[in-house]
This record gives sequence, C-alpha cells and structure tokens, in this order.
Amino acid sequence: MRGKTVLIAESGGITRLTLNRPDKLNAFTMEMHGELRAALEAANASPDCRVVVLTGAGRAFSAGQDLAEVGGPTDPATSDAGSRLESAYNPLIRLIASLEKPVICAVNGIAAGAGANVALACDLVFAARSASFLQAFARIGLVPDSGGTWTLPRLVGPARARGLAMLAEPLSAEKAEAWGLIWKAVDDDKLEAEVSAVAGKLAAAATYGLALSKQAIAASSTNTLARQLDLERDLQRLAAASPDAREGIGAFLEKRPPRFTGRKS
Ligand code: LHQ
Repeated sequence: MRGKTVLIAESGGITRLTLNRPDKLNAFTMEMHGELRAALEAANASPDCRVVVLTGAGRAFSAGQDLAEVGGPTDPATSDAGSRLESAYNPLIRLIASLEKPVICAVNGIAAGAGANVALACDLVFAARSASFLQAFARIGLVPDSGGTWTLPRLVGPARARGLAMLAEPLSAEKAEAWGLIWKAVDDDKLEAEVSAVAGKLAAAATYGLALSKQAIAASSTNTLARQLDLERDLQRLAAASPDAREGIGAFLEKRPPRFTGRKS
C-alpha cells in the first residue's frame, strides 16, 4: 500500500512506516501528520500487526516541522505554533506512547527538531552510525517540543538536556547510545538488517505483555514506588490471564519454544 507522504508496508506481523519527503528531509507537513496518524491507528487496531517500525526515506529521518508550511514571521500560523502542536504533534506523541504494540524507530539519518523528539518517543531507537540528533529549536528561537522537554531530562538527565536544548548541536548516534538516549547505534549498512531482526523477534513475542510493560514503565515517571507496586500487581494480573502467558509458562514447563499469538484474550 502506498500513501503519499508515508509509505506503508505490512509483512509477517511487522508494519513498516517510512516518512517519505526525502527532498525536504522528511519534514513534517499536516498531510504527513494525517497519514502517519491514520497508519499508526490502523496498526494499533489490527491484530495482524505485532510491531511497528518507523523510519525515513533518503538521507534523513526527519528535519521536524516543515518550516515552509508554517510560513514566515508574518504568517499567523507561525504565531500560533501552539495550535499546530495541539492538533498534530501532541496527538502523535500520545499515540506512539500509548500504542499497544512496540514501536521501533530506525533513525537512518539526521533527526532534527520535532523529528528528533518523534524518534525519541518510540520504544526502541536504533540509529545509523552516521545519523545524529539535533534539538534544532534554539537555532530558530523555539522551545523543544513533541515531548522533548519531558523525554530528554528523563533519558540523559537535566544537565545534558539543557545542553542539547540550548546549544542545539548535533549529537552523534554513538554518543546518543553512550548517553542512554537511544537503544543502539548500528553501522549504516547493518541498520536495516538489525532492525528487521529485532522487529521479527517482537512480531513473535507476547504482544499484550509488551503493551502492559510499556504502560508500566511510562507510569513510573510520576508514580511512587508504592503506587508502582500496586500497578505492577494489577497489570501482572491482566498479563497472567492472557493466552500468551499461559502458553509461555506451559512451553517453559514442556521445554519447548512458545508460540505466542499476541492476543489479549
Ligand atoms: C526543510 C527543513 C524543514 C522545510 C530541511 N522545513 N524544509 C512545531 C510546531 C510549529 C512550529 C514550528 O515547529 C515545530 C516543531 C519543529 O520541528 S521546529 C524545528 C524545525 N526544524 C529545524 O529547524 C531544522 C531545519 N533544518 C536544518 O537545520 C537542516 O536542514 C538540517 C541540519 C536538518 C540538515 O542540513 P543539510 O544536511 O545541510 O540539509 P539542507 O539544509 O540543505 O536541507 C535539504 C533540503 O531540505 C533543503 O531544501 P532545498 O529545496 O533547498 O534543497 C531544505 O530547505 C529542506 N529542509 N529541513 N524543517
């Protein structure tokens, strides 16, 4: 299936979404937001989708908001950037964070502005060694958005978050891995194969359990230990009642590999 600004490929439980405006470094337009949201919602609703891979066409992952679309300093849309966040970026970040399937981001090249923070909202971030992460906002007088001011300090600590936000210098994939910003930096020519292997593994995993794990880890950022223990109790009860947990435990006892279906019930 081919969208205009987002390419969609579905195979073996993997939904691969490719941001597709390579001549503009996959900068986000409202059209791209619409197509990406629709594709993510469809993936979430489809029992055939067990994992989503998000990547970019060409030499970049994404350069963030298409600045031509928000116009120059006299364009009213620029002065109400907040409504663009409210209507497009914030729902996208919430959707990725609440998606009931793992979302892998394959950062194939530079991820700048909101492009960086969309990548960092994903569950597992792999980056090509030549890729970099750029909180470009300060270069144009803006504030990191798309969850960046929430994600960055949690992943790398406030000192590094302030440095990234204020200096707006590119951070290499290797440094991003060393700082704990991403899961892994991978040689450029191995990115696709490595991401496909991990996606294949997740496509055969206990999807519902992964969704509950994602939910628990997200909730931990505002929970006390006591509340988190209560949440783990409740989520474990749900997970343990699922067919995949019964299969997983049964397969362990029978000394055979599990065959997970990804079904909730
Ligand atoms: C672009 C863009 C771009 C349009 C490259 N837009 N064309 C939310 C809500 C509301 C308002 C504002 O913002 C936000 C969130 C945000 O994301 S704000 C941050 C927006 N992003 C940026 O500020 C990054 C802008 N891009 C760059 O700084 C550079 O392009 C980077 C460093 C990413 C890459 O540099 P180069 O490798 O030298 O590539 P280039 O600059 O030559 O870009 C190639 C083409 O892509 C070029 O078009 P052209 O027709 O001249 O070949 C650029 O104009 C276009 N492009 N980013 N964001």
